[in-house]
Amino acid sequence: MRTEACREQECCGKAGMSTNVLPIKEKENSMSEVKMLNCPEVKNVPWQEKPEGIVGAPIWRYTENPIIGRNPVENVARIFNSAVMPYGDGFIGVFRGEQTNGIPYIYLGHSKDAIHWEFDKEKIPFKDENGNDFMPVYAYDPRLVKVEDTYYIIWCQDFYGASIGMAKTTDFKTFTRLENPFIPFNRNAVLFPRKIDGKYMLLSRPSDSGHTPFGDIFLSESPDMVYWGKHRHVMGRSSEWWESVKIGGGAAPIETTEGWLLFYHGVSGTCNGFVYSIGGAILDIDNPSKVLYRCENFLLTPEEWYEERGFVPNVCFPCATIHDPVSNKIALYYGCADSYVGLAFTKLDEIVDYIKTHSHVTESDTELGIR
Ligand code: BMA
Repeated sequence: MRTEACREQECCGKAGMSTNVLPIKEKENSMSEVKMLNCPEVKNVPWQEKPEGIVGAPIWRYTENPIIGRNPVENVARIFNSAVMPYGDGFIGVFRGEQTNGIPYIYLGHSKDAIHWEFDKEKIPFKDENGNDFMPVYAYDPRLVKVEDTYYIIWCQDFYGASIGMAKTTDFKTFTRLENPFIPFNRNAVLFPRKIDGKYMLLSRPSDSGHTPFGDIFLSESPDMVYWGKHRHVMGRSSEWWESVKIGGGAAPIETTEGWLLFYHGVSGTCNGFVYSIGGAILDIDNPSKVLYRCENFLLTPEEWYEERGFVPNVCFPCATIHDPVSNKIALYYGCADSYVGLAFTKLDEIVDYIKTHSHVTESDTELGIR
C-alpha cells in the first residue's frame, strides 16, 4: 500500500520548482512543457481518453455522468457541489448533501476509484477547539484542501448571514472548527494548497444575503488561519456574457510552471434565471491577485440533461480537481443542476494552451488589486 509519506516523497517538491520553471522566452512557445508543481503523483486519477470531435475547450465529460445520482444516502435527497482528493490508497471527499428537510450539510465520502462513492450516514461532526460539539446551522459548497500536513474544509454557512466556515482535520475522524475568516456576506472560498511567502492564501467572493446578482473574486492572506487581511481584488465579472453577472472560486488552484491554474464559475443572467458555466484563468505564482491569462470563452457550459435539468437548472459548478503531475491528467469534479455530481477530464498542457490562446485580460485583472 502506498502511504501518504511516500506520496509526499514522490511529489515534485520545492527543489523541483526552480528547475521546472521555464525562462520567459521559452515559455511562450512551448506549451507542452508546462508542468504541475508541488503536488503528489496520483497514479489512479480517474480518466477517459479524449473522444473525437470535441469542439471548443479541450475538456470532455465522463461518459457515465452523473457519478452520484439522487437519494444517495438516507435522508439526503441530492449530493452536488462537492470536493474530493487522494487519500491513502484511494480517495476521500466532502459532499454537499441536501437533506430531505431541504437543509444542506456536509457528509464525508470514501472511494477506491474516485467514481463510486460510499457516504457516511451522519453529518461531519464538527467540534470547537475544546472538543465540544459545534455544528453549523447549515453548510454547503465545501472545498477540501491539504496544506502541509493538515486538511482544511471550507464551506458556506450561517454567521448571522451567509459567510465562510472552516475546519481542519488530520485524520478525517475529528474535525475542529476554525474561526470564521470573514464577516457576512461571503461565499465560494477556497484555499491555495501551499503557503505563499509564509502565508495561507484564500480566495473568496463577497456577496449579499440572497441569490447575489454581483460578485468578484478576492484574495486574502493569513499567517495563522485566524486573522485574515491584505485583501486584494483578483478578478471581476467580465464583459463576456457568460460571466457578466458574477464569478466565484471553484477548485483549489493547481500550481504549474505557468502560474496557478484556476477553474472557477461564471454566471450569466437570462430571462429564465442564472446560468452557471466553468471558466479558467492563470494567476501569478507569487502574487496570485494578478491574473496572467483569463479565458474569454467558458470551458464547460450546461449542455447535458444532468446539467440542464434538476433542482436548479443550468448549473455547472466546479469544486475540485484530482490531478497527476506525471501524466498531466486533470479530473474536474463539478456540481450539476444542484442535483448531481459530474466529472470532466482535461490535460494540463491542452487546457493551459487553450486559456492562453483565448486569453482576454483587463486592467482590473492584471493589477495587484489594491485601491
Ligand atoms: C449559488 C450557490 C450554489 C448553487 C448555485 C446555483 O448561489 O448557492 O450552491 O449551486 O447558486 O443554484
